[in-house]
Amino acid sequence: MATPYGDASFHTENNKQFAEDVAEATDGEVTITVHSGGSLIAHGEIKPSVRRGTVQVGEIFLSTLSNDDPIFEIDTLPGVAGSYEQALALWQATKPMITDIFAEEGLMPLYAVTWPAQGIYTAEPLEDPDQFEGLRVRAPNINTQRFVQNLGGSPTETEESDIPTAFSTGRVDAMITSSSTGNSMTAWDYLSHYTEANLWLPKNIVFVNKRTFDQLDDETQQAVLDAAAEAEERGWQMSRDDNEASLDALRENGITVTTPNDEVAAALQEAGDTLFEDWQSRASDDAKAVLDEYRDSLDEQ
Ligand code: PCA
Repeated sequence: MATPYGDASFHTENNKQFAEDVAEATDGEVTITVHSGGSLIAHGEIKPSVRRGTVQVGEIFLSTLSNDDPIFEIDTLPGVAGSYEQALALWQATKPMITDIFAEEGLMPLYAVTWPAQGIYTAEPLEDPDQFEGLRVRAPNINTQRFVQNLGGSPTETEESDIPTAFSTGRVDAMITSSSTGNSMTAWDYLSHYTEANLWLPKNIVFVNKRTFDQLDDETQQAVLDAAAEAEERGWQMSRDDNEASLDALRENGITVTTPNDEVAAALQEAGDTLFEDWQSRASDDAKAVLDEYRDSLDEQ
């Protein structure tokens, strides 16, 4: 199993537990070795490699697939899902369509786990939206880059594992990511403020080469699926817990954690609205129908 995320990430910890559970449930018939931090395969190559069967299982940041279909961007749009409950409902609503698209490529999702909500790390207090003008902001996917552009900033896509180098070589001034990534990448070494903007809750997805999976006997397949269901449930709880622990760690290490003031909040809202309109102009009718279905499911709650 190849993942871009390092050993300090709760996702990696969860994946390792999944691997242990599978080995135990199958009496060692299926063993999965987790290669973390992009050590085996670079992030962008993980999905193609699982398709080819070079590696059987992979984990990626789901929204990096935005060029395949705008459905993959839905969890990086502001105002769609702003809590763990809503993020989970969004995953449940989008899962069938995502599963179909993966199936066309000979892939099968095993589980998806959200990161904590995304916020903004800066080297100065973020008090005025004008501060975004020309600010070089590290972003983990295309949608976040568009969002930074809408704010007047200058985005660069940087892998999580490259964050420390991006700062130490002076390539970026700020970053958008979660409490968890700020903690595991020791944000306090190069930044001093974290604005909890609660932008969106984006997910990682873990998936398997379908041919490999189909070769397992029924009982073994079921054992893998059961362990995957457990990993999904455990992972969402780990995300909540890691968010709390990471916010504490940020504060203990001298990062000032605040929420956006009214001016900054208004600018984020405007940039988010533009991003959403842009998404709507590109999304297929199917993707939009999924969004409507998700919104209806919230009304029923
Ligand atoms: N951490 C990953 C993805 C989102 C997050 O919180 C990153 O910043 O690359």
